[in-house]
Amino acid sequence: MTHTAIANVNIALIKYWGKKDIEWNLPLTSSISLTLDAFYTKTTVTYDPTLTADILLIDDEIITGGEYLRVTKYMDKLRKLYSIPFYAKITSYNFVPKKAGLASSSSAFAALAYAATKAYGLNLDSKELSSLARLGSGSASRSIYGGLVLWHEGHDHMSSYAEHLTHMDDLAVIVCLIDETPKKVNSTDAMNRLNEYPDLKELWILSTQDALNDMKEAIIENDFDKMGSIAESHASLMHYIIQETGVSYLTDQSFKVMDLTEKIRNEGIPVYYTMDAGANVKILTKKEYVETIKARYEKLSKVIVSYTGMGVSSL
Ligand code: 2P0
Repeated sequence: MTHTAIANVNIALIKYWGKKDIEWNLPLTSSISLTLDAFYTKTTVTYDPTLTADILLIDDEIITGGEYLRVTKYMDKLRKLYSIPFYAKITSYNFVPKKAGLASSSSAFAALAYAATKAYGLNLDSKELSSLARLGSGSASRSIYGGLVLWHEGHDHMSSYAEHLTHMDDLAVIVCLIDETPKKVNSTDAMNRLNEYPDLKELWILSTQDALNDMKEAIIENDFDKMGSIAESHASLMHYIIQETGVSYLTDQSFKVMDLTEKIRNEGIPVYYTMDAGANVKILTKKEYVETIKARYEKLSKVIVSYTGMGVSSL
């Protein structure tokens, strides 16, 4: 009746931004991510027949309010899907700055989906587990797997799941931590604004489908420069779209890190940037270049280096 799981955060190379079904958390498009080894969530779920409600502790703090509601509503869906009759004590530790555009919800709901089903003795296959994690947070569907991962948009609960593409363990991501404070507009609210802008939404869907096909090709060809440049322009397009819907995540410091990346690239080193729903900038490169370039980023911000991570597992 108890189980502990660990799941890593992932960053999208082809972004998920916008939903076609809010209740079932179905995305507007498919997306592709890389699982990172440096940021993760460890979660223990213990079912207890004596409980009359779920109890949630994150980083040793009892959680109430909106964050608690999100988790307990998620647990209600999970209990309904798998006929689990008990409330649970959920204890979670985040080894990732919360709500700072590093998608801690990706590792959080991947770990929770895994721990909550294992604790009840269920052994879901990865595909079903991915769909289940998606109900908590879209990006969590991808954190079930390590390496490079494709989330198929699908058209209903069971057809919207992620799959592992390849591991590629020579990749590195230099995360420039520009702002670790919680963001002003959360990504769920920000992405749902896209539904009020049909032309932008159309542009985003079509461009993402093209970028996704190009990225799949680049991955098959093992062409890092092609992967990096597609990821970089797709992230820039997403931030343009976000800006047009009245939200702004990037700061002057983000732009400085992006400029430095272009400068280093012009010197012949393969580096590319990507940004999510926050000011932090992630630099995609290969392991062999990290030591040469890390100090240059450290002049601009706090830096954490991460490599290709594994999928969700038991502790
Ligand atoms: C991504 N992001 O693909 C994109 C790029 C942020 C920017 O997935 O509403 O927390 O919980 O499904 O997964 C962040 O959104 O959103 C995200 P919900 P989620 O990584």
